[in-house]
Amino acid sequence: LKIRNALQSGIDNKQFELHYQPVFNLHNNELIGCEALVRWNHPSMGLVSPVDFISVAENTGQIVPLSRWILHRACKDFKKVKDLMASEAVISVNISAIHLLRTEFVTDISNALAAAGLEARYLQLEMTETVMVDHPELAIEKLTELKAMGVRIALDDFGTGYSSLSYLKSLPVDVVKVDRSFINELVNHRHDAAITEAIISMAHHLRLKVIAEGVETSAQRDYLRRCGCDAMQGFLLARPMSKITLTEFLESYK
Ligand code: G
Ligand code: G
Ligand code: MN
Ligand code: NA
Repeated sequence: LKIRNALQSGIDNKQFELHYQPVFNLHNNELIGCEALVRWNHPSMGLVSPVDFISVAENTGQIVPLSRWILHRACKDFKKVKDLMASEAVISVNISAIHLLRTEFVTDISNALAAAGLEARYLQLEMTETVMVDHPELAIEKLTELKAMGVRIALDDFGTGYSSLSYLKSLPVDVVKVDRSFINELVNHRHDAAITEAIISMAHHLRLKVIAEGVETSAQRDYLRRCGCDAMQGFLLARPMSKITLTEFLESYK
């Protein structure tokens, strides 16, 4: 109850901010987008990580207004920096299953795009496999509608859920993001390397792009390049950063 009230006052008093982590093309090093990651700047608790409040906000339903704010902010911020990135660059926003399954979800997306004056093709939505497993029909219906608008869909934390690889072919997705738990041990553990290579190969057969998450060493990056992985994000090249720092980063990156 305490955190619920705190969250409400956080939403009312604009205590949330977005940080952005750049995503790089592995073959030409171009910047092909960034992932928005929310932080809660609480007056007494300081910077609170989303792992400590997203699940609470999901349980109370507060994730819906929060997620609307995140979408608006992310689209507006991206509109200002997109010309500093590759022409195909996208802003990637994490979406909770609770919000996706709401009736208003697709309208919330078009409203955020319209308010920012951003074309749908610049927006990518990240969701985990869990929602596709728990509510496949409704999830597929919404994602198909979004794809028809031009929005791109990424499956986040890929490989950690209970979905089978073959069901990917029936999902309206464009991108899979290989979970960082596999990337972590890529160079030292043959099993993680085998899983990563299998995901890349299967995704490419289905004409999906693959982003590796949590790349921390150049050995991991070189390995992913050799496997034909398309893109990477991780502390090796850039951490999540404030909008101001991102602008500086983009200006000096080219
Ligand atoms: O960057 P990081 O430690 O902040 O993120 C931790 C977790 O919180 C990740 O699983 C990430 O997907 C999730 N997360 C970060 N930002 C958002 C957001 O804006 N919306 C949702 N639903 N989840 C987020
Ligand atoms: O679940 P999702 O993929 O949305 O989570 C993104 C999370 O991964 C964020 O918490 C972000 O800060 C974190 N992250 C991004 N790059 C790295 C990395 O190279 N190493 C580690 N340990 N975490 C990372
Ligand atoms: Mn993500
Ligand atoms: Na992930």
